[in-house]
Parts: sequence; structure tokens; C-alpha cells
Amino acid sequence: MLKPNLNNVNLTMSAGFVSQFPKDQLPQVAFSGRSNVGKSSLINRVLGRKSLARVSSAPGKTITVNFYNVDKQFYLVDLPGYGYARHSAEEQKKWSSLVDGYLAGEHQPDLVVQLIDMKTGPTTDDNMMLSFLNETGIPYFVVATKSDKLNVTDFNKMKDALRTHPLISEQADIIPFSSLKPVAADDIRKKIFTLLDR
Ligand SMILES: Nc1nc2c(ncn2[C@@H]2O[C@H](COP(=O)(O)OP(=O)(O)OP(=O)(O)O)[C@@H](O)[C@H]2O)c(=O)[nH]1
Ligand SMILES: [Mg+2]
Repeated sequence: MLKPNLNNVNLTMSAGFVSQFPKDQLPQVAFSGRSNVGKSSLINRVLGRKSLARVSSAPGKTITVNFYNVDKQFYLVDLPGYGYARHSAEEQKKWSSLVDGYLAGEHQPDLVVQLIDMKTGPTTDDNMMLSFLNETGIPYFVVATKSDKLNVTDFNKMKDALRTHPLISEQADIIPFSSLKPVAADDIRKKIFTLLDR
């Protein structure tokens, strides 16, 4: 398991263009999910920082790929969220050129943390992303976010629905998470450090 010093984390690049992606060979773990699913909140919890990654009140505001250098051992990559309906055509274009440029680019992620809103369940875009991950064979696991919004019955129902979801590989763990009660942050952090160390 990697043991990075989490006091040594910095935002290396907030890339609005593919040409700005870092060119070194450090491993990369990307956080993917729809706009507003809680990517930045999770990243802050995983890194044990209050507000390193900006948590948005207005979803999908910034269209950049943010590369956090974690103790010179790996990059944690905050992808811009997909599926925000109010994006203009121009913003959509920018989004897909950036995200496609990243996912199909020279340095594909070594690991993807796929976030799915536990209240909403998987969207069409989530399913597309899961299909892509299955096809490319990029290792991934799922974090089911905003678990605090469900009562016990619905929580268990959605947990089962995700576990039997045809596009979520049996090998992929599914970890419920709430940024309000982030007890699972430790597990998620350890999982990332372990999976990256292979
Ligand atoms: N109730 C609840 N709200 C959450 C949770 N995680 C995030 N939120 C809220 O959801 C909103 C979006 O959170 P972000 O972390 O900014 O989501 P994001 O996926 O980074 O969004 P974009 O960067 O816009 O794509 C914010 O208002 C958060 O406070 C959670 O676990 N529970
Ligand atoms: Mg964000």
C-alpha cells in the first residue's frame, strides 16, 4: 500500500485543454461521475482536507480536469461532471473534447473511482461510463454518494440494485458514502492506495 504524506498535496494543473495535462508517468486515479454527484466533496474527504477541491453550489460550473499531485506518488484527477442539462452546446463540446481527450488519451487512468448518486441511482450517462470502463478494462470501483439521503429500507434496496446492476462488474466494490458522515473515507483512501501500488 502506498503511504503518501497527505500534507504534501497540491493542485498541479487545472487543465482546460488536453495540451495542459501533465506529461510525467505518475499513476493517475480519476474521479468520475455526473455533475453534482459529490466528486469534489469525496476528494476533500479522501485527502483529509476541508476545501482543497472546490465544492460547488452551482453544478458543472468549471469545465476543467484538475490534477492533484499527492506527495509526488500519484495524481488524483477530478474530472468535470457529465450530464448537466443546462450546459450550452459550446460547453458540451468543450466537455467532451476534454474528457474524451483524457479517457482516450496518452495516459489513461490507472484506476477510476466511479461515483453514482445513491438517491437517484445510475443515470444513462453513468451506464455509458460503466460500459466504457468494462470495455477498456481500466480497474474501477464504485462509490455510492449521498447515502445520508436514504432511509434504511431505500438504502438497502439501492445497495442491492447496484450490486446486481448488469454494468457493474462483480469484481468492482461498491462503497456507500456520505460527506456528512464520512466514516467510509478511510476505506476508500486505503483502497486507492492499495490498488495503485500494484
Ligand atoms: N446530502 C449530501 N450532500 C452532498 C454530499 N456530497 C456532496 N453533497 C452536496 O452536493 C453538492 C455538489 O457537491 P460537489 O462535491 O461539488 O459535487 P461535484 O460532483 O464535484 O460537482 P461538479 O464539480 O459541479 O461536477 C454540494 O452542494 C455538496 O454539499 C453527501 O454525501 N450528502
Ligand atoms: Mg466538483
